[in-house]
Amino acid sequence: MYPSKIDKFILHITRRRKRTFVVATVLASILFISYQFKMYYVMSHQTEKYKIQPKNIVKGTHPAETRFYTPKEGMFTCIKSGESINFNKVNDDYCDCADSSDEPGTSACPDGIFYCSNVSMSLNKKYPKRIPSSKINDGICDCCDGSDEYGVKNLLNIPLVSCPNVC
Ligand SMILES: [Ca+2]
Ligand SMILES: [Ca+2]
Repeated sequence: MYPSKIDKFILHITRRRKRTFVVATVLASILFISYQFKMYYVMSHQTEKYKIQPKNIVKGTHPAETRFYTPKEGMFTCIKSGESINFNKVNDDYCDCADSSDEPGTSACPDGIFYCSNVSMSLNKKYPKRIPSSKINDGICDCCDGSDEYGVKNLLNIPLVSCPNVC
């Protein structure tokens, strides 16, 4: 039995749908990959700006307190509470000091304060903007230089949130 004209028409439509689906999938993949490359480029470009900062500046510290964040025989002394901890516990995303001073760049301590990196000092003449540490890596750009959003990455190690430097 030969297929009727209606059967041929239905077969034709089904093939067209498959082709459309394949084309749409390929286009979506290309768009997704392009977006990932664009984000990678943007973040690489921003990283270049951050390299201008001195290496010994620990993320999130107040400019007047950076001197406390120099390891002395591999140790760090909590600024107010005075405990002595290994320096590799600074910004390790675990709150060790009672005064939260070991986690200036993470949201590990509940009452922590994060200072945007020095790039944002151009807006504020005296000090960089300060935000509660709960706003670090929360997906919202709070610092004008985007320095509060640095840690949320996808499986390809590409940042999910890209905060442009608008200082
Ligand atoms: Ca810590
Ligand atoms: Ca944020």
